[in-house]
Amino acid sequence: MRPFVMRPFVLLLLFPPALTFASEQPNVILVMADDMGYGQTGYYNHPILKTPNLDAMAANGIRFDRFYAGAPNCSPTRATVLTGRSNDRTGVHNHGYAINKQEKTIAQAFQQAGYSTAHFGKWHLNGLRGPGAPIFKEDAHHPGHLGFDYWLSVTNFFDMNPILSRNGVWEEHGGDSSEVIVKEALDYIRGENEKGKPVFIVIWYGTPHSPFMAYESDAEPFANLKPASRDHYAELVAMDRSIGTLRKELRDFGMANNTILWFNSDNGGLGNITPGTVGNLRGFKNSVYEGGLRVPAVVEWPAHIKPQISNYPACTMDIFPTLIDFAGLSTKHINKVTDGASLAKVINSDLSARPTPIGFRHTGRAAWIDNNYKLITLKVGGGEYQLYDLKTDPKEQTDLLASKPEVANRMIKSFETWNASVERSRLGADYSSGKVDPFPRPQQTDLMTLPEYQKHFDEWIKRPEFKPYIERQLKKQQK
Ligand SMILES: [Ca+2]
Repeated sequence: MRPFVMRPFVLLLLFPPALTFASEQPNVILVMADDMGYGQTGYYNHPILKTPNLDAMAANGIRFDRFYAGAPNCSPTRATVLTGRSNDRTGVHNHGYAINKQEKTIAQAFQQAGYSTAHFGKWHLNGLRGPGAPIFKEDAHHPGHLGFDYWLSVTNFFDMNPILSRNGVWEEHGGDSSEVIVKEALDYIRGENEKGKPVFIVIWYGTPHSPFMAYESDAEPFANLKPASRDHYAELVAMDRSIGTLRKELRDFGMANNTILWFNSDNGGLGNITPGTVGNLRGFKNSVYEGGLRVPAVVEWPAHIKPQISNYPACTMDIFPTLIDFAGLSTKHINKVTDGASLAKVINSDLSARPTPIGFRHTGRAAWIDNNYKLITLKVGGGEYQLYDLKTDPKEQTDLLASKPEVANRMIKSFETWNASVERSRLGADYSSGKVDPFPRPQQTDLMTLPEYQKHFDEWIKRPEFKPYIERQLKKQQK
């Protein structure tokens, strides 16, 4: 009798390798738009906006059609990206709140794994509100304190010809803000690549957030719109072009194949823009209805992700755990209590149901998404809920709370358990000291009230992005 010899492929079938993607450390680039709504892509057939570069990226990667920003506005979602946790756990309860430095961040995780890490663009996690201004080197919450080796960043939204802070040194740049930071990111990536270092890069655009300022040539296709809408759409044209530059140069560097390029927006679209921004969903930015939370998202990684469209419910809290799997990082680098789950098994498989719901809590309102069902409360703790079936009713028009009591009760119960856990985190239970370190100034401080920024008013009042804010501040001071 011939001895049975296992052939290598049989062995592989019996003992599939553990979920490892990375034989060679992949590069990671997270790219996030600011206020781009669910409907604002070419691939969702927006009536006037064309996004050929994002469309090409979507056609070459996994397009998530049910992807959620972790919160319906800026800073909170940024905190969910960095931590894999719902914003209320991290100290970032609203825009202009500072992240607790006791959080473990995704940038630190990559830093500790030997990556070069860098942040470009809007930061908005240092407790300041108001227009984006360059960040001070002395700011105890600048990106360098949260895991970034290198940064070229502003406090908040920024626009044409921005003043940016390069590791604390201020400099003025020329051109569209998206193109400026992508060019800078590419210079950094090229340099680190030449040193043989893998990179973890965060590019957070200031587009298409107000103020709306764009090249005339980009505004031409929208000439018959009102000025705000015209320039809002024109900004998106430049942002899309910058995505094209990024993808092309990664190919030119020979890096594209093993680079994970992850694009999404930070919250839903704006209500005062025509034609509409949210693809006919209910609500806009700041709402916990779909229009406030659901955003475009694409992940491209040619070496491991084949082109596909997914309806799996995913969110920004999933980014950190997913990248731990993709890059083979140690799980000791992520906070113990997290809200995200790895999407590694969703990629290249037909996994369609998410085992654990996605929770959102923001300024006293909440949403709880369990696959097709969505529970909403507009007052956490008030005991009043709404229930929608997103599959049959994506516009959230028919409240099923009374007609589906079993579903409602099950979801209310699991939401309340989650909410109690968020509340414990909020008070610091997840930190070794058991409490939250106090932030040195009031949260959401308007940077226009800070003497160190007021010193620049004489110069900055000439600049369109600061002018209205400075004038308002000066008026207040006269009173
Ligand atoms: Ca935003």
